[in-house]
Amino acid sequence: MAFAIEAVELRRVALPLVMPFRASFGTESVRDVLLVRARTAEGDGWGECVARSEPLYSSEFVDAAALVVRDHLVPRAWPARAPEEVAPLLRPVKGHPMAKAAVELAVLDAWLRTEGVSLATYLGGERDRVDVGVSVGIAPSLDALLGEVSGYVDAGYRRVKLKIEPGWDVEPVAAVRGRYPDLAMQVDANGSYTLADITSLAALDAFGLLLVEQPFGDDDLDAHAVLARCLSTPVCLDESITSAARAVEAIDRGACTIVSIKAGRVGGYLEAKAVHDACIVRGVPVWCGGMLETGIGRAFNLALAALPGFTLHSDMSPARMFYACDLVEPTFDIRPDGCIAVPARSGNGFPVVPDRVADATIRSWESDARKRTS
Ligand code: NPG
Repeated sequence: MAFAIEAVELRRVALPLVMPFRASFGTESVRDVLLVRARTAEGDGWGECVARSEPLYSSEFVDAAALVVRDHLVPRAWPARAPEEVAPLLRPVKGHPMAKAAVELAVLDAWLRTEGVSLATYLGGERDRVDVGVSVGIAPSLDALLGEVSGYVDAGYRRVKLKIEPGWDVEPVAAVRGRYPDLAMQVDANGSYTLADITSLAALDAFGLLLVEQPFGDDDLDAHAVLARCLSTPVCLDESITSAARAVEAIDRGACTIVSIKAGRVGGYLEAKAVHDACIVRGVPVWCGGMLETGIGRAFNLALAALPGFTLHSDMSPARMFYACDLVEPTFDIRPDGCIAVPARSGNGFPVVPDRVADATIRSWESDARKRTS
């Protein structure tokens, strides 16, 4: 029987974080997650939307994502008979990459489960494990930061990323570097600097960082190119990279020499693979960014990071680091070699636990293909 979506369910789930996560754009204590479940005759597929409650990381936010998925994306996605058909069907809708990615993911997961294929195999993944790094939020004090970092190093992480912002940059980086002279380290500013801060950013060159991520605003490729010429530390872009075409433009304009890939930010896993492919031919290394996903989204990221161009550590801490109760079981952990195994099971590789999803659900909505009128 041909693959067909029979119904789509949307769930809004609230998951408290074990510890609040602070970045320059805000602090998150409860993850407000939108889940999309595509039902087919053969089984269900799940997608996680990485939009947040407020439009602070990017312009998307969960209320809007739920609405656009329900009223504009699901009605267009019904005819999809294979995952590659989803993005073209959704293309007439402008913007909303995170919402689109969640719909594509649900269809992709259902299709892969039907076909008995793992996401890593489908995408062309070549590794069976990925190097994992941890992202450390802006801490209340240097002591608190050092305590947190030492916990991560003891847990087996081989690379840390420190969140920075003006006023919390050189000092925390110097403190961690002083304690761990050989630890692989990078920093992420989430666009909180301007070219007027170039002196503090240049001071980071002294600490042997792997990269400085997104110091300036999303649209400011020129400022990143100026900084890249002044710094010996490589400049990496995250928020600025919204598609494969944009990645090519950023690289060609000298705005970055490393790219962080997030499927939600670029509208789906197939576009994420296109970003990867564009970077690989230009000799630009990539790594997989994280957005505090539950095990559902994390599993997809793991499969993506199995592609050959992902040569740097990815933000891939196990979801149990963020959530007391993850939505998948079994879930994954860090191995003694500091890596995480890429799932080999079909679909995203980790079974969703429906009871846990039900317990955390604050709102749900269902749409049935048979009742569709347009
Ligand atoms: O391991 O998922 C993780 C956290 C990685 O720092 C991380 N993510 O700016 O990349 C980021 C940041 C983020 C978190 C962005 C939450 C948006 C929301």
